[in-house]
Amino acid sequence: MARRSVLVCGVLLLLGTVCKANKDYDNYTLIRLKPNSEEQALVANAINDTEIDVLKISRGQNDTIDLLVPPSRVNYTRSFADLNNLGFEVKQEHYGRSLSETGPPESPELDELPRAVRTARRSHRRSFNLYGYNSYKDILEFQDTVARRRPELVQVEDFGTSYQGRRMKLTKISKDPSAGNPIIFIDAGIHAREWVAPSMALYLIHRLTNDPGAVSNELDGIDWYILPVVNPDGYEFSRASKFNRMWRKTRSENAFSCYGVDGNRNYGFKWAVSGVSNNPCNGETYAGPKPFSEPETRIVRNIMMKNSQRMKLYVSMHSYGNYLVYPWGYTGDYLPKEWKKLDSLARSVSKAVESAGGQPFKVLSAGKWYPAAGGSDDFAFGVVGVPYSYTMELTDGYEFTYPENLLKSTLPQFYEGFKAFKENIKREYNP
Ligand code: 0X9
Ligand code: ZN
Repeated sequence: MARRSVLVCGVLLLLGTVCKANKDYDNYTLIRLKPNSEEQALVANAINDTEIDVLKISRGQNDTIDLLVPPSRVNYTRSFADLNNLGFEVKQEHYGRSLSETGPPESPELDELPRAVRTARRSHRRSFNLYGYNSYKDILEFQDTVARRRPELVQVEDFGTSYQGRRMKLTKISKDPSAGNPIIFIDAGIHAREWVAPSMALYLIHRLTNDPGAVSNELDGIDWYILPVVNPDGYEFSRASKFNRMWRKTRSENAFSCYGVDGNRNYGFKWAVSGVSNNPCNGETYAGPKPFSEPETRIVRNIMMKNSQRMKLYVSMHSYGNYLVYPWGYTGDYLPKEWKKLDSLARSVSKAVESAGGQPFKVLSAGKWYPAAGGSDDFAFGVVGVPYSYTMELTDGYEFTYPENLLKSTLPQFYEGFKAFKENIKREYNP
């Protein structure tokens, strides 16, 4: 299979397309370009070089665009900044050296190994860490354990498997499932490398099922549905080696023997009209061969469709940059007519996080940040009819490698934001 990939990539190279292999970022430099006006931000965001990885696009004046640049393109990037009067800052040289493996990766074949080897391997595995980055196997185990410990509050519903066959389970937390309460649906980890998002999802499950006051407060009149890892194949791939640490997409293999679709460009609403790559072998934002080509996005769609009547809030957790954005994401030209409500709820959530000592969110429509179609937020809002729908970009300052040791102080701050979400949704839909 690998050989076939190399062959096809070779042919594509001849055709002038690049087939990206996994990268060792050891010699890459993290460069920040700083626009001084809205026009400059547009120019900066348009940097288009197949060798350069864009980690974050600029939202406008004074918001940086973050780039991972190989040695051969550093001078080009500097000239690009000079030519366009952009601020230029070398944030970190030898970026890849700071990327570490979290190993040993989950082994799907573990169960097929002889018992002695299996036990040895298992004993080497770190156990679940609430303030850490966990293997997918441990995450599934955590979901099952919580359900076993709190059967009166928690149900786990199996929604099927990922492309590579990992089970995908929804944790449903409710004091009274028969009451037909409004549902808050939260997912995380559609982008493989954004590890802080699944950790926040698990932290939410933990707090909602462990806090002494949660039953009378957070679970009062609202049901919480949480899918901690939308893209488990990509997540495990990004954990397996430092070469894969920056992987974003799913792991499906396409007709050109290249891998992965950007799950957040794969939803079936205004699919591929903006902000996507159409190249199955290059581009972090490949929208896929058709809407919902990925089993993982179909699973999220099924969760939404099955519960559409009661679902009143959807939050998709990503990282990074501390943004809380709402539809539309496919365009920055229009806002939905309900935008003021979306905006004002986001601002109260941001205030709650700030009051808990966290950084406030930048609140705006996703499309005004940068237009990108096929996102789950637009699908929830535009097709399913979920009245409040958001993408939340957690944390800032460490790109995708938010240090584990900071999670203990950060996750509780974001939790306060979710409490504010709940209060408002309850007040509006179940007073
Ligand atoms: O581009 C994305 O998918 C999200 N940002 S990320 O850096 N985590 O990749 C933002 C998505 C916002 N929503 C839509 N554009 N629909
Ligand atoms: Zn993301």
